[in-house]
Parts: sequence; C-alpha cells; structure tokens
Amino acid sequence: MAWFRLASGVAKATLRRNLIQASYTTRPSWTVPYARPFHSTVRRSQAQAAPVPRPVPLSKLTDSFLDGTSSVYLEELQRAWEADPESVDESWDNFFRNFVGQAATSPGISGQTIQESMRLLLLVRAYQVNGHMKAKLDPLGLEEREIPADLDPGLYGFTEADLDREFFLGVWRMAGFLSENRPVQTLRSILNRLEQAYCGYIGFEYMHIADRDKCNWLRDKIETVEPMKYSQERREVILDRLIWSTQFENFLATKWTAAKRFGLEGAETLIPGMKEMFDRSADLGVESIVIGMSHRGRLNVLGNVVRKPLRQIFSEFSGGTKPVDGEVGLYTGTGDVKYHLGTSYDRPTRGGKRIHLSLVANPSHLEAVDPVVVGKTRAKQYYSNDTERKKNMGVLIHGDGSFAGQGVVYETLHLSALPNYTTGGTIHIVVNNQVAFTTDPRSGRSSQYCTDVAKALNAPIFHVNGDDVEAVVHVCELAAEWRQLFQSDVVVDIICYRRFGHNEIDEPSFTQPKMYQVIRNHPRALDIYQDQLIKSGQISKENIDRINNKVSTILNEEFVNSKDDVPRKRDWLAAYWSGFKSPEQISRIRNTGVKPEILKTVGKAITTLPENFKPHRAVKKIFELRGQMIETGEGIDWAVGEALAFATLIVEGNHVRLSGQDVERGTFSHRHSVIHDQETGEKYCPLDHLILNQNEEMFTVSNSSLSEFGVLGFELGYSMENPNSLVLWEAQFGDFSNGAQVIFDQFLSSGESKWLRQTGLVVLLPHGYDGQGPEHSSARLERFLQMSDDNPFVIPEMDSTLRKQIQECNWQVVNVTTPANYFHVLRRQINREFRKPLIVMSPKNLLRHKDCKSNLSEFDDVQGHPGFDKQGTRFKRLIKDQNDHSDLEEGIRRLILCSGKVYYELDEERKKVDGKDLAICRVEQLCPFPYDLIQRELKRYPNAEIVWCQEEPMNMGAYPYITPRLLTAMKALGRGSYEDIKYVGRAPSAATATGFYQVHVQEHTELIQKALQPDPIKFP
Ligand SMILES: Cc1ncc(C[n+]2csc(CCOP(=O)(O)OP(=O)(O)O)c2C)c(N)n1
Ligand SMILES: [Mg+2]
Repeated sequence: MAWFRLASGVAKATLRRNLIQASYTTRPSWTVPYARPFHSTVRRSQAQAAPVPRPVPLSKLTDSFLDGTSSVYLEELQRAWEADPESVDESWDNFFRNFVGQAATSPGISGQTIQESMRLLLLVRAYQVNGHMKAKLDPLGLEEREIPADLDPGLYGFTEADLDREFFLGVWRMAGFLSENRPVQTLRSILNRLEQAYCGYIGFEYMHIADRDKCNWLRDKIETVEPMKYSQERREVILDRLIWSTQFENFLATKWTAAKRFGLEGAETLIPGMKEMFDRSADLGVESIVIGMSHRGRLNVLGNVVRKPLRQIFSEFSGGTKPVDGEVGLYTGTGDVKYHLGTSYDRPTRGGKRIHLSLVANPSHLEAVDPVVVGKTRAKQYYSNDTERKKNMGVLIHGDGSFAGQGVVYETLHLSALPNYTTGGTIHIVVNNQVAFTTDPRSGRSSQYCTDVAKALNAPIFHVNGDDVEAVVHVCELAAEWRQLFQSDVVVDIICYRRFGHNEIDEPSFTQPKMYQVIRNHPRALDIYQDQLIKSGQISKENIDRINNKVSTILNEEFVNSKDDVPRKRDWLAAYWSGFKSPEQISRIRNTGVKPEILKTVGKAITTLPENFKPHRAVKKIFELRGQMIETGEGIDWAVGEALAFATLIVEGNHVRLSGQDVERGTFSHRHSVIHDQETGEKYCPLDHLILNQNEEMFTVSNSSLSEFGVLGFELGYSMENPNSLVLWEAQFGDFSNGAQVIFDQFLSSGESKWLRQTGLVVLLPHGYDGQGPEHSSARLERFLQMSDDNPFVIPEMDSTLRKQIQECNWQVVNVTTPANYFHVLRRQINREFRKPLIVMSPKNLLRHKDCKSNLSEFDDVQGHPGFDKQGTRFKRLIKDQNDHSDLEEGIRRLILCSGKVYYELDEERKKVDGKDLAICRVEQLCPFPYDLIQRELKRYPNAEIVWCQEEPMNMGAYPYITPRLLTAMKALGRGSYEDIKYVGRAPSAATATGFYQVHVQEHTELIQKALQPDPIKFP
C-alpha cells in the first residue's frame, strides 16, 4: 500500500513538472531493425531460459509487489476512477484512461501483468546502465564485446509478438523518457527510444553517479524525443573546422615527409570537438582555459585550437627553433622538441566572446602534465578572484594507453574535490585510438574502458564514435555544460583510430596487421561528413570545395611566410611576470631582513589565539612559549622562524601556499599552523589574521591527499602562474619525494631551460640521520645535487654587484641550520627579480634542538645586529665558525666543512674535547656552490687540513658534489690537491641507512670522533 501511495505522489509531482515542459509529440524517425530473436548475445541461452510470465489481469494479481490486499486496492481505485476520474491521483487517472480507453482496440494492454511492468522497467534501467555496451563506438567495427544479456528483451519474457502491444510504463520522478506523460507505449516505441538514446554513436556511462539530480539532468539530455540535430549554419562551422584539422595534417605530411609529428589522422574530429567545447564554455562564462596534452595531435591543437601562428609552427618544423646567435637578452635555454612546447593565445569564440587559452609545455612523460595543469588553473582562479570557479577551467587530453596506465591520472583525479585543490571540474578528453604504441588494449588494461578510473570520481563518461563529428561535437558541448553546472570532472572518450603508425615513420602492420587492413580502406571522418552533408542536400559540393580551397590557400601562404619568421624573444614572461629577469639579465641582490616593529607586530599576531579558543593543553603551552620568544626576542625556533617568513611575506602583499601530507600540524608536530578547539572542533589559523579583512586564501596551508607526484605537480603548476606567491610543498619525509621523481627530473630541474618558464617553488624535504632506518633518513640530497647544472670546474663571477650565479643555475639546494637562515632563504625566494626552484633539506630533530635557535635580531635589518653584514641582513650561504676567529687563523689545524644538523653534533663534541684548534663551517647553500665564501674560509685557515664531514654514506649526501667544486676553489688559491680533501662520513652503502638503531649510534659516534681526532685524517 505504502508503495502505491508513494508511487502516486511521485507521479503527481512529475506530471506537474512535465506539463510545464514542452510536450513531446513526434516519434523518432529512427527505428530499430529488429531481427528475430531481438539480438544475439553470448549469453543467449540464459536469456531464453528466463521464465516467461503468463498474462494475468491486473486485478487478479498476487505477487510480491501486488499482494491480495493490493489487488483489492486496485479494483477499488478503478471503481473510484470510473465514478469520478478527479478522485484519483493524476497518474492513475492517466493510466486508467489509457488502459480502459484502449482496451477494446489494444488487445495487449488488458493482459499486462505487473511482472511485465516491472520487467519493462528493468529493461529501461538496463539500457540506462548498460546501453553503452551496445553503442556503435568503434569506427573500424572491430571491437568484439559481449552485449550484456540484460539488454535483450527476451530475458524479460518479451517476444516479437509483443512489439506492438502497449504497455503501462508508469510515470516516475525521473527525468527523460520515463518522466513523460505517456505511461502507455508500445514495446516497439519504447525500444526505439532506448536504442536511439543509448546505443547510437554515443555510449553514455553515468548510472554509477549516486546523485539523483545529476542523473536526471543527464537523462534529460540523453533520452530526448528527437535525435540531436544541428542547424545548417552550425554544420558549416563544424565542417570548416574538420577541414582545417584534416588539411593541417595533410599539409605537414606532404611538406615534411620524414618528420615525426604524432599526427591526428584518424582522430581529426578532436579539433571541431574541442573548438565547440570551448565556444560553449565561453558562452557559459569561462574566460580562460589551461590545456594539457601529450604528443598526439598537439601541433594540430596548437595551430587550430590555440591558434599559435601557423607560420611559426612551420618555421619550427624547418628548424627555426634554433637559438639566434648574438641577440642580446634572448635567453633560449636548451629548448625542446616542437611537440612539447607550450603557448597561450586569446581566441575569439563562435559566440563573439574571447577566451584565453594556454597550452602548458610538457615532457614526454605521459600524463605528468595533468596535475601541473590543474594547479595552474587553481592559481588562476585565486588571482582572478574566481571564487565560483566558473571563469577558469582545466582541460586535459589523454591517450587511451596512458589514461589507463599512468598512476598520476588517478592522483590528479583525486585532487578534484578537495577544498584546497578543486578547480570546479576538469574536462578530460581521451583520444582513444585503441592502441598504445604497439600495445593492444587487451594487454594494456584490465578494465572494460580505458576511462574506468574516472568512475571512482563519479564523473560521467561519454564514449563517442570518433567518425561521427556531430556526435563528438555534441558530447563535447555536453561536457562543457556539465562542468559549468556541476563543477566536477567529466570525461569524453573519443574512440577513433591511428591512420599511421605510432609516429609517421613507424610501421603499424608489424603488430596490428588486421586493424591496419581495415584502416587502409577506411574513409576519413571528413569524407564521411562531406558525403553525408551532400546527400542531405544541406551543403553543396561547390561550397565544400570552396572551404577546402580557402584552407589550402592559407596553409600555403603561411608556409611561404614561415621562411621569414624570426624567432621572437620568447613569450615566457606572461602578464604577471613583466619586469622579471631572464638568466642573462642581472638581478640586484636584495636584503631580506625586516623592520623590527613589523617583526613584533606579526610575531604577536601569529602567537596569539582568540580569547575563547580552547586549544589542546600542549598546543596552548607551545603558543605561550612562542609568545615569549617574540616578547623577549630570544630563542626563536624553527616553526616560529618559518611562520615569521610567511607572515612578513603576506603583509608585503604576497600569497603564501604550503601543501603536503599533514603540513597543517606538521609531520613532527612542530608547526601547528592550524589549531583545533578541543571542545568545538573549530579550527584557527593564526596566519590568516595578519591584516585587516585578510582573504583567507592569501595564506593557504593544506593537508593534501597521500600523493607525491600529483600534489607536487599541482603545486608546481600553481607556482608558475604568478611570481608574487611563495608556494611550498613539503614531503612527509624527504625519502618519499622520489614518488614525484618525474616532477623533479622533467619539470623542476629542467623546465626553465627547456621551456623558458620560471618557478620559485620551494620543496621541503625532511632529511637527517637520527636512527629511524633506511626509509626515514634520507631525502637523497645527492640526487638533487647531481641534477644541478653549475660547472664544477669553473668559478663564476662572484662579485655581489655582478653575480648571476643563481640565475644561471637550474635550481638551489640548501641544508639550512638556523631558524633565521631559514627565514631569510624563504624570503629571498620572493625578494628578487627572478624565480628559481629551491630544494630544502629540512630538519627533523633540529625542530626542537636546544641550540637550533635564533634571536629576533637576526631577522631584522638593523645595522650592527648579528645578521647584518656589509650590505644588510641576508641569507647566509655559508656560516663561518661561531668562535670569534679573525681573518687569519694560522693555528687552526683542521677546517671541517659540513652541512645540516651534523654541525650541532660536531660542535658539541668539539666543546667536550676542547678542540680550540678546530674550525667548523656550515655550507648552508650547497648549490650553487658558494665559491667566494669557501675561499674566504680557506684563506682564514691557511694551515688547516680540509675535511668534508657528512652523515650520509660516501656515495650519497653532498660529498660527490662538493669534492670537485671544493677542489676548484682550492686550486684557484694554489692550495692542495684532490687527496687533500679528507672524507668523514659513513661508508658507501646500498641502503641509505642502517635499520639497527645501535649500529646507527655506533656509526654516528665513530664519524663524529673521526672528524675531531687528533691525528691527521687519511685520504679519502
Ligand atoms: C611515462 C611514459 N612511458 C612511456 C612512454 C613512451 N610512449 C610514448 S607514446 C606511448 C604510447 C602512448 O599510447 P596512448 O596513451 O594510447 O597514446 P597514443 O600515442 O596512442 O595517442 C608510449 C608508451 C612515455 N612517453 N611516457
Ligand atoms: Mg592510443
């Protein structure tokens, strides 16, 4: 009973809504050519075995849905309706009207059973869920897949004899086909509609989405009465775009027959699809799109979608990317192959708007650019105050093999709904050419579709036959609408083929002979569309020829002009970056100290909690201590040093964003940048309260998902948008950062050189040997140093007014030992006219070390204060011995150079042994190597034995990097040889550290004692 009431109430509401909507009267022109039996599936025997229900008059039914009581109810309902149709619910009125009114002429309906109704509904639902499995998605017609048995009407007991019977479908609170005010339909028309909606050239996958409204929205778009049809005007535009796409590849193929270009042939409909998607997005408010894609069709997208001037593309093909000799101020870096370069452009849209498009440069590493694009999009949203995330959007184009295979896809998808990482939805387009290099999908993935990974995110997936340009355009538009409305990810899977090999000089028949037999005779999507248009009489052959000729003329003109195309000063400094210096232009070195009154003011703000806030007892204590540090100006610890750097940058108008696993509290429970009220659970972030009405996002600190590759990539993209932001990523332990190795190798260490894009991203990598075993000790300092590009045998210009050492180097690697120096190195990132990545080996036990403290006077810029030297207060690239040594100390017998926390251990031992004849210097900046300061120390101690001391094994740490540079510095002073650089540290090792604590302690003791031993140290 309850079931009936519910159903009728629902039906009433639906009917009301439908009355408001347009009523559908026309039947679809398309019909299903039903064979007998309906269709064959591999599981047909099961289908046939299904029990066939015997028709029983409705009122006599007794089954689980309609028990005896219910049938009485139905009889009563019918009597009531016969007496007064108004007395029953609208939906029942509707039903009885159809039922009784047609009973005489429609023999089927009177015999409909409730089982049949239910089975019919199951059939409808089966199409919604699995219709895509029967859709005609493969342009080559080669796909072999089982059509699920639940799409076979036979499974539900229907036979061909039922096709023209009318069935009561009911009216449901559901959009699309089931919502219409036509509860009675013939089986044939029901099936026609379902086949048309779900089994044409588009396969809709959306029933995994739990949200009812979203499904209903899609059903409305899918289960339309008429198949989607474009106007003649739109068709001409689509045709024009398809001609451009097709001819572009043809043109490149004929002009550069032997060049690799990873052409789009077989997937040309991508271009009209993307253009229509962007036009629709612009109509719906998108102003800027960040695009990421790999090799396939990239040049076509660059030329036809992003509108990079064709002459430039052609010039690059002819070798025009070479650096131009002798041109001042033109920093060309090492460059990259043409299908990796990025660009940006303002493109007019069909609707008369303009949209800014930027294609992000990317490495060969498939999918690595995904998180970078998303991060950049998020930064654009911040800087354009796009709080609704409707003005800036990311679009990612994937290959079928890489989308299924590369883990970073999943890591990126998983950022999509996180509050500090969401961009309000990315549109994914898969250029699914059904092969990855030489690998078939059968060997390339375990899932049915290459897009299945996106189902985990509740993204709708539109599979589309890439030969049907209008279907491609349609789903591209639909994706744009979805993204703007629901602000979440959506996937368009264009199933196409690759007309040639993986690249143009590759032979595909070695591995896919059958597929390529079919491809050889398969018409191009353009030919199919042209024929279709001519046949329909909508566009004449002459008109088509005219467009083809126009495109061909322009391509040829651009080719001629490309010969005169001079590579311009690269467009690498986007709007926000104007005035920033390239590595060839000197950037003044600035002080990083801050006025004492500002330090006090922000210091107070970051150590004060709201009055009624109830922090954890231990946190309360920490904040009290922090307050005292600011008050007395003494004993500033690491966390406060960092917070002061953030705070002072923020009050200077910069944006600060720190992200990574557990960064809010800090892995080592030291940061406490977000604190939690122990009673209410409310959060408070002191750095959000520095200036009046501070935008909360101005300081962002955010725990991330448990990802390295994805999150570091995201932050990298974020950092590239605007130079006035300090963006930091912190690894949980530096050891885990190798999960993001591609970002370090392909982007961070070499991005500026390859693509002329700067970033000041800071990477904090907890590092240090404290007995925590081989996976919690080393951030692999040696790797970062090995990737540094400063020449170990050349001392660059070191005069501070002419020094460009850092600008010319690919990145900076530091191992800082004091809170004040950490403060200055962070501030230096922003207080300069260029940007350079900064790798920080950050401490663990120094976070609470009694000696790892600074005084507030080391943060300020007051003459005479400790940090102040000739020029003011700056980051110290090297910290000289803390004993009061003069410029010449002939009595010092050993100079120990080291970096990081081992300094404190050496210093403590020196005190114990009263080693007054030992000097210990800290190399705070390892890369680029501080030749000037090293030489200063070498001169200070002319008789000293020179030792490099490190905690890491000999094949790790800074030793391999330091040695040749130290030697270069020594040689320039005529001092010693390779053998004169003594090594103190752990022995070479495969694992970064021992797993036995006692062994660790023993190793440690030995190395400290060796560094201070009275006898000379043997080489090495
Ligand atoms: C991370 C990574 N692994 C391997 C390769 C080598 N590779 C280049 S293209 C390609 C096939 C890509 O297949 P798919 O994603 O389907 O794109 P398609 O080339 O078919 O468009 C491979 C394996 C690479 N570039 N990056
Ligand atoms: Mg592929």
